[in-house]
Amino acid sequence: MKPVLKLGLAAMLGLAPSLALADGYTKGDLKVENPWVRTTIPDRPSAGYMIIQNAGDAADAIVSASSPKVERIELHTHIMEDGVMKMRTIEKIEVPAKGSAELKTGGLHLMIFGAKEPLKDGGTLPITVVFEKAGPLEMEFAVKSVAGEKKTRGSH
Ligand SMILES: [Cu+2]
Repeated sequence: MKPVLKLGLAAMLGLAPSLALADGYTKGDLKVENPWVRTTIPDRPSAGYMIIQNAGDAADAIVSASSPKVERIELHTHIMEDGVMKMRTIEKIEVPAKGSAELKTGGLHLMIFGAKEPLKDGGTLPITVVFEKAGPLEMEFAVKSVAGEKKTRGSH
């Protein structure tokens, strides 16, 4: 009985980290979960989202982002002005110490201009996100429709 149990445990332990890494990245004290970009209609900008956890004692921040497959990426937030939702370019996206930052639809996001190829559901887009302290982090963002992403979330 014992060897079987051992094997089962080893398999479980071996499996857990690889599953966690499938949709996440770490750099220093930062952990990025669920990086994704939305599908777009042709010639319209896309947007990128993710959750960043900071286990460290110092705050960090996204200061820029770029991709070889798009013209440029800006850091954006949404604000309410005279009852209308508007987007604003911001200098950085703060990730508080022992805290997290969430880039999501209707909130903070990476604004992606001039994709050289259409961003199709099921594809990926490489984006290098540069953090003020942790430095650059190269990631593959999953391309999903907003509806598809909501469905994934709902199943958790
Ligand atoms: Cu925007």
